[in-house]
Amino acid sequence: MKTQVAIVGAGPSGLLLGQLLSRSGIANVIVERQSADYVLGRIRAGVLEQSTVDLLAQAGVNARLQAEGLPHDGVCLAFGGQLHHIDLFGLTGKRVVVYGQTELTRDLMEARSAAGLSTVYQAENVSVHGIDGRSPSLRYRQGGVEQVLQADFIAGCDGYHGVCRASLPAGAVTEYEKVYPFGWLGLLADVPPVHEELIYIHHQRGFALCSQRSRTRSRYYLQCALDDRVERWSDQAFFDELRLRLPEAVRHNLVSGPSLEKSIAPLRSFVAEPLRFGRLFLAGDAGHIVPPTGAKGLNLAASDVNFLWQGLVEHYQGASDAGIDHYSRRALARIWKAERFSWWLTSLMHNFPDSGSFAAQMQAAELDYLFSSTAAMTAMAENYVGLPTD
Ligand code: RFL
Ligand code: PHB
Repeated sequence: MKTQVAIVGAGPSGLLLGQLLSRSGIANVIVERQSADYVLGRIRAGVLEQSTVDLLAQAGVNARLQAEGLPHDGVCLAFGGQLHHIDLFGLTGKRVVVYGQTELTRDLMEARSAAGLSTVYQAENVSVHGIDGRSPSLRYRQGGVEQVLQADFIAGCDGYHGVCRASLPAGAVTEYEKVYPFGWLGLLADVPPVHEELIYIHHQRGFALCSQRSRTRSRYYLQCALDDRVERWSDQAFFDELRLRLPEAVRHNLVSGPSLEKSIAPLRSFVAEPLRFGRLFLAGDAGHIVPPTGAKGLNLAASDVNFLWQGLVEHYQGASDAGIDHYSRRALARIWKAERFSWWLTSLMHNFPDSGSFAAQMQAAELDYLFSSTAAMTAMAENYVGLPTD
């Protein structure tokens, strides 16, 4: 089999890249390790920047997002039991849209199958070959049969644990990493959200986040220990703990209900540099991870894909190779700023078990400053809604 761009991974990065390339007349095949249902079962992001929404419109997959996405003009932070509103739209002229990654992935999958484009699900033992030459290829097993897919380029959209970054020769990339000493326990339930805006809560018992998927579906998170296990948390115990961390102004609004999903995610900051080796490009979580506090992971995946798509279009139109040559540098300039913001908000809002009373006072002073300074709130708001894509 032969194609122009072989894409590894059918998460949001791979599906969006495939959709944009196809609409530009560039042939591509996506090879995914899991089944489509498995990919759709992963509950992850919920907040989209305007630039992500715009890119989805360019990709022609925004109909349901426009109808069902919830625009948010502000976001709340809670500290010392008080709720503080950050007026995102008033401070930046931009808003964010709440729309679940699951729904976005479903829209992209449906667009791909409606266009009759090729996605290989449940591909086993995917391996990457010849990326330092002119004709790279993927090998994999499907239904017990060995397959070879030749391509001009390979896009590694296969997430943090994928095969593409792991296949690079030793020393080809420098990796920067920070692992945080806690995780997030997430719960999804069909109960109305506790508040109209998202609330990021600093609390002595640990951070909590009140998010949502719709007016009838809530997504909540609790900071938990790294060695905690989902089985230790009944739904009742989760809601009891969340109630303790909520600011009083909204506590009475909390409605509990049976969970649709519960999972624990570790928190990590990670960047691989550069994002290109020969004819292989890394995009999305394959190249970088942010802790979810800043809601940036999916949005960064979208901006990587935008840069890569533009570069590949320029290449195939014979205009120039500048776009693919500069892909890594352009993408990383945006990635590092989102890494900084995600690290900052994570450091500000969580309880760090071993960092002592001085660090706790610094957090308190910084939060106090944030809520009293328009300049500080504007800096927070312009990062939250998303920095420019160029
Ligand atoms: P994904 O989604 O991990 O998809 C990678 C795909 O590659 C497949 N794969 C392979 N396929 C073939 N061969 C192999 N060897 C393979 N190895 C892996 C996998 O099966 C998978 O289908 O990466 P992608 O596409 O780059 O997308 C990234 C996003 O998923 C991620 O950044 C976000 O979910 C992060 N994130 C958030 N981002 C936001 O922008 N806003 C948010 O509000 C937000 N909230 C979150 C989040 C992530 C979270 N978790 C669980 C880490 C909240 C949480 C709790
Ligand atoms: C979510 O809704 O899952 C979500 C929202 C905001 C974040 C992280 C996760 O910062």
